[in-house]
Amino acid sequence: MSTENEVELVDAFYMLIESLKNNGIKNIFGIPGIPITALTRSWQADGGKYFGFRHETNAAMAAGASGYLTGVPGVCLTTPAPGFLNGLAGAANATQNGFPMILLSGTAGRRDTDLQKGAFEEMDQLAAARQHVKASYRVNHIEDLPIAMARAVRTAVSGRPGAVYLDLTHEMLTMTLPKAKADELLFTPVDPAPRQPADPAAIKRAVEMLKGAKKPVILLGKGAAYAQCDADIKALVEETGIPFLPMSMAKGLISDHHPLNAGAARSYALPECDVCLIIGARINWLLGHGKGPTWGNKLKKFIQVEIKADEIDSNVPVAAPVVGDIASVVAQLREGLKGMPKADAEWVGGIQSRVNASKEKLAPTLVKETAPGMMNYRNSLGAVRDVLAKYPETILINEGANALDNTRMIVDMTLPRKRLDTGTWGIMGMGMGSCIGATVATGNAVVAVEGDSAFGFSGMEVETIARYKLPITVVVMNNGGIYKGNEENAGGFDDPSISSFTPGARYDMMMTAFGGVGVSVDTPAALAAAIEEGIKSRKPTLINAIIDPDAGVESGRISNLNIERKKKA
Ligand code: FYN
Ligand code: ADP
Ligand code: MG
Repeated sequence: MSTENEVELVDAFYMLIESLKNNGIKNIFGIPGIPITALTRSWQADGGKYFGFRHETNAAMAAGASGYLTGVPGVCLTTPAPGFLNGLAGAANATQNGFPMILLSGTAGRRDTDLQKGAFEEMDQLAAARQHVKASYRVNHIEDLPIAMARAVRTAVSGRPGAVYLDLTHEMLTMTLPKAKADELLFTPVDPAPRQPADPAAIKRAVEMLKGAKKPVILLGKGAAYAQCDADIKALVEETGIPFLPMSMAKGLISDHHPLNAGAARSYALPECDVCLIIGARINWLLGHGKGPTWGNKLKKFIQVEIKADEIDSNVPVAAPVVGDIASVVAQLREGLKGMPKADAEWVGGIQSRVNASKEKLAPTLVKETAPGMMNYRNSLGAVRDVLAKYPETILINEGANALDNTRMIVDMTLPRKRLDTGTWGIMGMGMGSCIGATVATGNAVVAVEGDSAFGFSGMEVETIARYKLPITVVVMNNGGIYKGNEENAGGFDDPSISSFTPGARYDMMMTAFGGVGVSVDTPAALAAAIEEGIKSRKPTLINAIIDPDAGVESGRISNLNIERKKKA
């Protein structure tokens, strides 16, 4: 035996798998294929959990959801070129939302790719990824894998979280290394998301401003939910007595039933306030860019707690920027605000009476009976609300237009990080991937409320849900179309209109096709019973909820963003 043969060698798969494990990665979401099939198999052989999808975008959505819920980057592994591009859509969405994840992709050989010789699945993936993720790195040598993974994880979770792309070149994946050398190189990074307390002067400025406020509000965004300092945020609200409003995914960070929740008086609280403390939310389209009717057409004194310094003043001047991580800053603010008198009773009472009035107005519509097959968004979601109230640990995934807006308004959340939705981009197609990522990351049961259109973007993953026997109950709000199901062809022709789907479609049969539970319901009571059974049984379940085709409005509550046809002269 030659000396060379006595040296124990390891391959790139070993280095990659050990690096993932060193960084606390337990799950990979993806689709195998050339050249990463054996890598995927090796991960599973090594005891790693693997979830094989039907489309890479959904696998990347799962990775993003998992990253958001745990603070540990979710990992998505794809094949080159088209597989990579599909995954990139989910990575881009994660970056937009500030979810930490890592997209790993195999590539064609660099030699052929760079000379554009027409290799199998040839593509300059690094260049394609660059503008859609927080950072992208290429790994050209097996020895670099431990550092590459550490850089990917640190970039994904520090500062504003986001997606990182790691380009695993074909050449690198074929390399080997003496095991002794490999063991020297492998390491676990120390403190990848370090605390970043704010400058005491910034805290003082914010504290003075809050103390001087007559009509303060606190806006909580999904950054605040991500920060996982729930008790401190609740204490800040309760100690100051300042009403708070959650952005969509921050619902439940403090219970929707909390007496200081001003969410149901949004169109009063935001225009009327004088000082708005924003914790972990960008002042983007979802907040009317900080001006205009959402804010009563006057510039508010904004205090913005934000980790990314250049986010400040992105839309309107921010009077008191507080740059730091939310967990540190909220503790600093509480310290600085000690002994501050509670917010003005008249201001708080005025909000509370409006909240009560909104809720009282909404209440009867949530229990109104309709003829079978003629459910609307109000009474169907009233039923969803009542069931979920019994199972507050359930994670709610929500997408659509009317299905989204009405669920956000009607279905209360009482615990943090139990709601994921269309997010910053307002996208359709986050549904089934997020369901899978959420239950894999937490073990909790998941209920998805999906518009029938929204569901279609990721619907094939019901097979994945059934195959892995995941505790996911999908409710398809079936009104037979986008926005509505009864639009007629604008030209008066026989073929379907632009927004119509197959009338009477039986989405439930998609789940039974793969051995899961499928139920079709046409009343709120039957819907509630089917959801409860899904949650309790933890069986993959798909509920086809038949809604009045006329229920719904175009573009939901954001029709102002649509463009109407100009009137003919
Ligand atoms: C809220 N509201 C309530 C309650 N909670 N009324 C009664 N009871 C309860 N519990 C009221 C609230 O005061 C608002 O009424 C209204 O319900 C809607 O609340 P919301 O959603 O907080 O407010 P609004 O104005 O819709 O919020 C703006 C938004 C939101 C942009 C942040 O719409 C949003 O997140 N949209 C995402 C849309 C999206 O991405 N769609 C996907 C693409 S659809 P008023 O106070 O009377 O205003 C493609 O077509
Ligand atoms: P929403 O959609 O709920 O309004 P956004 O996604 O717009 O929320 O904003 C979340 C903000 O929170 C981002 O600007 C992000 O940089 C910030 N953020 C995320 N995590 C932290 C953290 N730990 N500390 C401070 N800011 C954070
Ligand atoms: Mg629909």
